[in-house]
Amino acid sequence: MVNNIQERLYTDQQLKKMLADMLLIRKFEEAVEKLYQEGKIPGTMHLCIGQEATAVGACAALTNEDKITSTHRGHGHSIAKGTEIKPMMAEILGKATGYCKGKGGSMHIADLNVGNLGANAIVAAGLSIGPGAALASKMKNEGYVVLCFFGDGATNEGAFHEALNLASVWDLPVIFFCENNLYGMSGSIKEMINVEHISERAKAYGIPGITINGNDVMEVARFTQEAVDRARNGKGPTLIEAETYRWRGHSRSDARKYRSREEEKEWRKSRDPIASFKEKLLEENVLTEDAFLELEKRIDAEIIGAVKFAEESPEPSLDILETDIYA
Ligand SMILES: Cc1ncc(C[n+]2csc(CCOP(=O)(O)OP(=O)(O)O)c2C)c(N)n1
Ligand SMILES: [Mg+2]
Repeated sequence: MVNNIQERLYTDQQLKKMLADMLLIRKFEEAVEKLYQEGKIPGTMHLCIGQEATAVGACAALTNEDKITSTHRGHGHSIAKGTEIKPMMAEILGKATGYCKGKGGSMHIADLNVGNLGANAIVAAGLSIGPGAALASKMKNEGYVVLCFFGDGATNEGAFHEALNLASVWDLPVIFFCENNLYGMSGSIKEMINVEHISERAKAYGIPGITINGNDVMEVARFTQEAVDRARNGKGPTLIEAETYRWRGHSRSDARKYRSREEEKEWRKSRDPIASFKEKLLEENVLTEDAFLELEKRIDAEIIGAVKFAEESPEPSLDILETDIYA
């Protein structure tokens, strides 16, 4: 049983770390949302609040040397892979201390030190970059695997199909991790995809495909671990479809006409990935209410520190305008 905590692969400390990482993602994004409303964020941003378990569960199965590619909705992936929140927040605020020296913003956060190959504004772009990095790992015998995050919408792009085919033919050490949050930018997948499960598409490329509960962090970690083991043992790629839900709109302005308020309420109430995991840890005596309050306090302080760092950091100077660019 995937949900039975007693049969788990992880220690108490690792489980508490998963809860802490999910909480850090949510509180980080709540802070980003507030800063955006205060007019302090140039450009746009996409929030993954409600989807924390996919990022954290998937990254729990990876080592520091393993790599990820991310999406336009990438804050959670970065934090789960170990990217520091101070330079992340600074980048989102367009400050010189950010990961791209303030020139990239929310959708260009990368941190090669922890194997984070970066967020990307182009839907499905990580699906080309990831197998490339996996090919390098295989050719140089470096042993790392690559996990590509992408959305349900990205699976209708040509890049998705090309990536699955080539990765299958070449047995690349890659995990295709689809965060199916039921919607693209402005429409339901029911209008865009004619199979019941996106994971069925794996069959066309001769690789395993599986649909899992993306709001159960342990289920995500368990199934991702299987796919990682497979990839690392030279057996090739897996397609994982993790069902989840984004609580917020697509980006800064979205009237959410494509879904009902009742549906949103239901997901928040009965399928909150953080509340349900917290309950599980309390039931299994891995966590106490006091320890949870302590954890919240620590994370709140960390977020305040990151916002202060970003707000007090300088703007990029004009003389770096033409550095770190290709053309
Ligand atoms: C190639 C490309 N086409 C269209 C867009 C505009 N766009 C940005 S996000 C998005 C929706 C992507 O949906 P999905 O892959 O399900 O990710 P989600 O936003 O649900 O996380 C679209 C169409 C883009 N950025 N890049
Ligand atoms: Mg989607």
